[in-house]
Amino acid sequence: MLRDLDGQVLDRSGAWFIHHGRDVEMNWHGGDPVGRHTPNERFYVRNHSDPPLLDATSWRLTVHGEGVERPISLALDELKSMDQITVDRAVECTGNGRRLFEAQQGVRLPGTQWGLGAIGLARWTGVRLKDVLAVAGMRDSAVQVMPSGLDADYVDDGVDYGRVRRPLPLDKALSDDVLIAWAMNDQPLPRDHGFPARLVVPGWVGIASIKWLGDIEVQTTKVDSPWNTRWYRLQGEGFDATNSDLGRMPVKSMIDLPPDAELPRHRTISLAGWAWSGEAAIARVEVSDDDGATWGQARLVGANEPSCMTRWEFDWRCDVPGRHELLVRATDTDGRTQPREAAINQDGYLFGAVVRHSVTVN
Ligand SMILES: Nc1nc2c(c(=O)[nH]1)N[C@H]1C(S)=C(S)[C@@H](COP(=O)(O)O)O[C@H]1N2
Ligand SMILES: [Mo]
Repeated sequence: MLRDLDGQVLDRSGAWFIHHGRDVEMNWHGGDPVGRHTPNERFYVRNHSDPPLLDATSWRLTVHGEGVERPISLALDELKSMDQITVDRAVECTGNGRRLFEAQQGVRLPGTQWGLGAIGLARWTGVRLKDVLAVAGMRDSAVQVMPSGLDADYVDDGVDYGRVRRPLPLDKALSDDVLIAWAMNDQPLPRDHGFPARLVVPGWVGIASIKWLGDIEVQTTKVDSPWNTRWYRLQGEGFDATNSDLGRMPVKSMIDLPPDAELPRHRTISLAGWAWSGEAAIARVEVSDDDGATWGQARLVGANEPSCMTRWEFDWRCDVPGRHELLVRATDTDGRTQPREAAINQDGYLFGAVVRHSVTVN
């Protein structure tokens, strides 16, 4: 039976999700339009194993390792008594858009065939990771932190890879942006999203945002985990030790139209969608209906913050009936622009290319 101190279990049936085995993708067009905040009931879920049922009263977070002066163990109440912050930030799976490698570039890559719905933006409440690390006292010799989850050891093909964990370099770990969150859109974290507390590492690959956080080891040497070596690394032709590490997410965009939408001719249509970028805001969004020969400038509307989604709008009129392809291209405030093609890598990470959207004009 579910008690108040357990994470809420949300219903994942219905048209709000596209199901991929144990993972669920937000269906952008499965119901009411999604606003800037993704409701918890619609937020994508990516779990390596069954979500654990943790009890908030006995839960503790330990911070330990050679890189700290004193190991600490904090209860949820103790964490909540520290300086709280509430921020809007997106979390996005590294493989978001993987399906598009096949749809647009003809190469099917293994893994969950996500469309573009493995992203969500929530209002997270928690404490800064750096404030928690400061309580333990960081030594000068610290080089990285290794947060791990309290979910079961991840077993794949008979091999036990241990707890889900991934090294986080010190400069990111100590940035103002990284938090240990216990609330998502003003609700306690649902069970699927890491109850009672998770890391939120904005702008970075989703795997960095360790859920059901239980333990943070502060390390004085670079230690790897399978989640930055075997997976969540760019591998294959063209990648070597110098360019295969994954951290920051690229700039991306989507158009808010159902697949194969039908649109009227001889009428101005207000197209809209979202653009987002890891650790940057959006500088501009452009739309093309001639395969990228010419681009029209979209308007950016409302909030535009780094590692968040920004709304864009574009008036489009078409007088030629038949099938058309709309291309949307975003550029972030660091000057990164979506390329025509994404770099093929063996696990299909970081699909950041311009997305082609077919519409029929009647
Ligand atoms: N402990 C733990 N943390 C985890 C995972 C997991 O399986 N176990 N999945 C990661 C991955 S791959 C992603 S994309 C995000 C998904 O977060 P969400 O399910 O809240 O959307 O959590 C990350 N943190
Ligand atoms: Mo992910």
